[in-house]
Amino acid sequence: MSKKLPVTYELQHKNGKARAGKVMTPHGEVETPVFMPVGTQATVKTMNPEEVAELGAQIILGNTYHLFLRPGDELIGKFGGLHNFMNWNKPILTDSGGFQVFSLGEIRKIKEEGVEFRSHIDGSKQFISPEKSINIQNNLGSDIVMLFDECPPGMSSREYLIPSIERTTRWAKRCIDAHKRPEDQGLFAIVQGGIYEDLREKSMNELMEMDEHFSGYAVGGLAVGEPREDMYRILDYIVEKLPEDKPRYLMGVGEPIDMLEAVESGIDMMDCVQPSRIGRHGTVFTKYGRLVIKNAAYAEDPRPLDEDCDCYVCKNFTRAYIRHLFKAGEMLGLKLATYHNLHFLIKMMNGAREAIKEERFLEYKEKFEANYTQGKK
Ligand code: PRF
Ligand code: ZN
Repeated sequence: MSKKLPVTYELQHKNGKARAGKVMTPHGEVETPVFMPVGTQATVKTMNPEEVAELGAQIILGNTYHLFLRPGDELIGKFGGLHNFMNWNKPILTDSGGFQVFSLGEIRKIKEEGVEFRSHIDGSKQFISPEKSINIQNNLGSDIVMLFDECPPGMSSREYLIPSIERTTRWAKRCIDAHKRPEDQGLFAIVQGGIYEDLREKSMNELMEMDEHFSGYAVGGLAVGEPREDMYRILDYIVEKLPEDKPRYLMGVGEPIDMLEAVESGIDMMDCVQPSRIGRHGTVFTKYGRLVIKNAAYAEDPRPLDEDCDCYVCKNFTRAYIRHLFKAGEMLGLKLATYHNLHFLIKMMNGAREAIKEERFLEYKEKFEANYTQGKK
């Protein structure tokens, strides 16, 4: 018999394929479906941890790649791990570095042993193997550790994908063997396979042979340049085939409508840098779609960013004021936009969770989409 896993899932309600449930971790519970803000460099940019909690975040992300390069995972280990280092005592998930190496590393070479790349900080030559990635994540002490995978571009051919999937499976075995803290850090496997149903199934089946070691499954390799319809088709096909008793995580998707589509397919967890990144550039989510706060139209607009929002920012500040902050290059603008955007997605997911429990998810999604695509500002 397999040992008890450190991260577990409880399914509470199903509405179609959409699921409401709870993920239990060593640092507390996470109600799903959930949006997870990204704190790449041991900080959710511009935000105090207290504010991240206050806006309703239940779990945040950290990145192996960045923290390995700076300040170093061993240093963070000396401070008692990432939770202590950054003063965030709720759950943390760390991505394995695979994806970041592919998107940030200037030059990279994939070998059986691992990936060679140049640091985006100082150009130095670096190497991350499956063992190294897990070792870094063991030092960081995250609640959820992602396997080291290869995330090929969205339009990769079958010929490219087949050996890549097989290597990711071999890497999965090596990650399991390298994992030193299976009692308090849960491993999540990552299903790859591009836009091909049969290759997604191949990847999933190979990983599921090691199912006893996994606390959850991620769907990787989506939102990486493939048409939206392909992403929806793959989600619709593969997610329901994943084990019902474990959480399912869609990596790197943060566009509101895509998130609700993913929930409809049975996804429980999502993350994306997008809401904070666009926020820092002055773009905010509203009930009726995105709004670019620097536009002259808002110079004397007394309304909040989103008239439907009850966040700290929308309760206290006008569009005119926030526009002024951006125009003047004031730091508070970056923070207020970030705060509101994160709150927007968290609230949207809270709404989705309630709707699933009350068996009206489809209605909820359709209403959200109708408003969001309407374009009224
Ligand atoms: N693999 C890993 N991290 C990721 C992805 C992936 O495929 C993606 C793809 N959307 C985002 N982040 N390890
Ligand atoms: Zn708001």
